[in-house]
Amino acid sequence: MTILQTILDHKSTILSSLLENEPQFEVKRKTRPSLYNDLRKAETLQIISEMKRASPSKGLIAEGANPIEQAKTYEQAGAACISVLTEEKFFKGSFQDLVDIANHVDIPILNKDFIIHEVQIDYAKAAGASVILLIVAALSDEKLKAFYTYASMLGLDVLVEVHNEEELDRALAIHPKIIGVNNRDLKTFTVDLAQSEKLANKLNDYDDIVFISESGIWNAEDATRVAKAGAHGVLVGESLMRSGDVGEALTS
Ligand code: IGP
Repeated sequence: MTILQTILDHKSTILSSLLENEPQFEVKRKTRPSLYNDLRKAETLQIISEMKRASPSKGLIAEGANPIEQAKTYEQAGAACISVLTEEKFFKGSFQDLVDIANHVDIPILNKDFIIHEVQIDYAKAAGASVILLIVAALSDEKLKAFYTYASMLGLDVLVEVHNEEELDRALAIHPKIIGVNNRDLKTFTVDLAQSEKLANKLNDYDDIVFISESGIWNAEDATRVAKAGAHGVLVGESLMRSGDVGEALTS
């Protein structure tokens, strides 16, 4: 079984607890700028910086990181958006991280999780996210479309994540505003920036779609490489979590 399938199976076991309870989070209501509009307006490569304590491929990355400090540092360093992992078992994230961050930063916030049911979109919104992630590899065409429509109706932006051309075609069928190419294959953990370059040709045909290159960005050279391929933004986790100087890492 692939790791993606293992994570999805685990998710389905915890859905009932979300369905039985109402989301009750203390979030100061804030309207956030639209990630889509910000990225479309920007003339330079934008950075979505991720709060990531651990991952199934790397194990512990920064277990003791303080989410509020991490997010504030990202915001001050000029990040376009903060990505917050809320998956608990494999990534050691939580909705509490999302709530804490939402209460301390003003830029768009992406809830990074494995969405397989609408209730998770309700929780993401209630916990303060302004953007959600939909992973094409985890969803049928029908669910992808239904969840995209539901999230848009709630006023959320949606990052639709693909890894290969077949998934990209499935994504393009719903014409999403933001598409992320994950350079990491969630089934094998192989990371290759060439994946962004391969899919760029097709993506660059759509000037209203914002293109994010996700995972495996370690330095300015990597960022420049995917920017040259046409990416409007990069999604960066591990290298920023490990960096002693996020400001320096984000600006160099
Ligand atoms: C960040 P990295 O290699 O910079 O730590 O990757 C981000 O792209 C990655 O965490 C990610 C992810 C996901 C995590 C991309 N898509 C889906 C969980 C689920």
